[in-house]
Amino acid sequence: MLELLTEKLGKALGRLRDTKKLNERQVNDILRDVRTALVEADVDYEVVKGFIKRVRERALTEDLAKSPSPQDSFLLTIYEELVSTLGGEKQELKRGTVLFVGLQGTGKTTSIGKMANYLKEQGFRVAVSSTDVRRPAAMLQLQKLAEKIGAPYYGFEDGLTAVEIAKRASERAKKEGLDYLLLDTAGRLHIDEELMEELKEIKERVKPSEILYVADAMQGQSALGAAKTFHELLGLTGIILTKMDGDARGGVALSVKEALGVGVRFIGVGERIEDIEPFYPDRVAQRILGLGDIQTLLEKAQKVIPEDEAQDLALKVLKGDFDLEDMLKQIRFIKNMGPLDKLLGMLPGIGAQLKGLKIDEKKFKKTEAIILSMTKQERKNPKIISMSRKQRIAKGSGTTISDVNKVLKDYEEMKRMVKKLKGMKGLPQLPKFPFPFRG
Ligand SMILES: Nc1nc2c(ncn2[C@@H]2O[C@H](COP(=O)(O)OP(=O)(O)O)[C@@H](O)[C@H]2O)c(=O)[nH]1
Ligand SMILES: [Mg+2]
Repeated sequence: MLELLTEKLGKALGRLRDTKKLNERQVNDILRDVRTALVEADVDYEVVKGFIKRVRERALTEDLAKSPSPQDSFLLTIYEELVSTLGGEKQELKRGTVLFVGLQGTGKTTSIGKMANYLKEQGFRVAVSSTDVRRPAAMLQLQKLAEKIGAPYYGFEDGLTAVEIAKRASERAKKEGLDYLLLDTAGRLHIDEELMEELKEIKERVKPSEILYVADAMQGQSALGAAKTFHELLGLTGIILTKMDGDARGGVALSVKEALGVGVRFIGVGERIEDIEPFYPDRVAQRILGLGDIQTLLEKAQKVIPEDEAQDLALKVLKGDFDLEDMLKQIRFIKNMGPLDKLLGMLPGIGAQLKGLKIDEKKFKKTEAIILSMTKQERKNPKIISMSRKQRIAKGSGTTISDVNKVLKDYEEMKRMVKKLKGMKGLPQLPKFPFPFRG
């Protein structure tokens, strides 16, 4: 699925990798290709417009300002905006009666079978039932599917209305303590009032935990037109996009959230019972943009502060034998991350710890160079750094004596802070970043 988009975006963003520097003109050029890729993949025009606008604004104000790697920042911006366009966070299916609605032939009944199977595999207790009273064949279809996967099918005597069936089935599910009752509804080729009234009444009577609209991805954007009407009348909680395995261009997956305000929850990728996948916006975005690239960037961020090593360093600080060698290590941890604030923003745990800490990457580089120009002895015992040594270090690192002094001052300041920390009773937590770096 979404192969076309993946391929086209890959081409557009490939140029990003070939450029050494990123300027406004290049941002615009690349975004023009991104726009074309999205439109060709059948993403709604308004959605494309909004997406490009947001990425462009962020790229020009945030990414270009990131001197070490504006390309990485730009790619991450595209990734983040893509994730949010695809629906943001993945939501779990709320337990209770799940109502499946939509037009005829979109894959409702098939999806219920798939979902029942999927939920069963997850260890949930699931039953299915059908309110499609006008089409006995449709009820039989679901009954057969249920038999195949070994899930109970709740059937009732002939002559009950759809609303009565819905009510009885959901009561029975409650009584039997099921996690989910998946309830099939009648579809129409077109929206009609009678059907809508029936669905509204079912909703009122059974108070479903979810109302999922089943949309056929092969229909492209037009699949969302009817969804809007259903949403207005029923208040949908999610979308199942079926037939994503076909030659659908898949762009509709990117349009759902913006068009309806609810996200895609599952996608159907074939006719077999196991052909259903939960929809994870972040994973899909990674797939579209080239999993490896994004993973590397994210991992880079996560690797920066290996928990153990950070603890080691913190302990060392507390014991008082934190020297310039350790300081260098810490700088490298931080520096390795590349576009810092952006990556940190994605890692709440780390981000919070660094809040208020002004990150100046140029200064990191300078500090690193200065420490590297010191001898081992000097790093272990900065006290011995005399004026003549400072001169040598400044020369070796291409900096000034005042720069060297600043590094030593940072170090001293950190030590003072450590002393203060030590004075505190029962340290609640070991600081992971025990020293302040300021620009
Ligand atoms: N290729 C493909 N076909 C699907 C998918 N989901 C459903 N179908 C097919 O679409 C047709 C209609 O499905 P059905 O569940 O009866 O639709 P309903 O009228 O909405 O209940 C059937 O032939 C299904 O096999 C899917 O994800 N991929
Ligand atoms: Mg059906």
